[in-house]
Amino acid sequence: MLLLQFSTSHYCRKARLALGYKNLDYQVENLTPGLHIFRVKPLTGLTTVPVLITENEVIGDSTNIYQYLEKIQPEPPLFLTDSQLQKQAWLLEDWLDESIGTATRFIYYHFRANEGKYIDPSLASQVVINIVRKQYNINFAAVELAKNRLEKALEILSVWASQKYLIGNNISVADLTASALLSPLALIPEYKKNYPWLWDKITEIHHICGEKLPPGL
Ligand SMILES: N[C@@H](CCC(=O)N[C@@H](CS)C(=O)NCC(=O)O)C(=O)O
Repeated sequence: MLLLQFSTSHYCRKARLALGYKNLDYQVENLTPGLHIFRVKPLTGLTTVPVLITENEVIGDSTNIYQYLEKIQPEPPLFLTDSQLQKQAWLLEDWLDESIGTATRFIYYHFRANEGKYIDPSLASQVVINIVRKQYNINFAAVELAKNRLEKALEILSVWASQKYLIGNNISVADLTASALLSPLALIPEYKKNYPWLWDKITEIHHICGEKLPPGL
């Protein structure tokens, strides 16, 4: 299997966590943002990574990749056996994907272009960061909205601090998705300091999945 990815993308991390959790062998092909479209769009009709290429199929979108992996490699399970709980896990996964992953992207790139510029002040890095900011319309007002959304989200997700898994008694798509999509915040001192439980959980899930820890952890 081949995973088309951006090496720093949190949605690609989400796919790698599931591949690792399922103990599957795979290779990665790192694409260049912008040029990636020429490789990805003819394959999936989408412009986004991750994309998983197998012998017989091409799967675009991290949620589809989760469904595909569970089908071809049911053990260890990523889906909960109780169908009501699995529905809740999908609900969380979708909310994290569509709302929270976007909020972390806004906050992360804003940070990297301002207070966090010291992490990589090189021209090459700042050019990429600014292209991403333009592409997604990341401006001060939008970042403030994202911060508020994230604060509420972290309040909701704080149940995780006192229970092993987000939903039920087993690892699920919700745990892996939260771990990947919140991971960019580990580089931002304010989040690093205020949410120690989150970093413990993200570290634990990365160990379970055999995935390298994100920058900042
Ligand atoms: N819902 C998609 C989101 C993936 C996504 O937003 N990927 C970003 C990288 S983090 C991307 O490919 N952006 C490039 C573009 O939109 O052209 C998924 O879960 O796979």
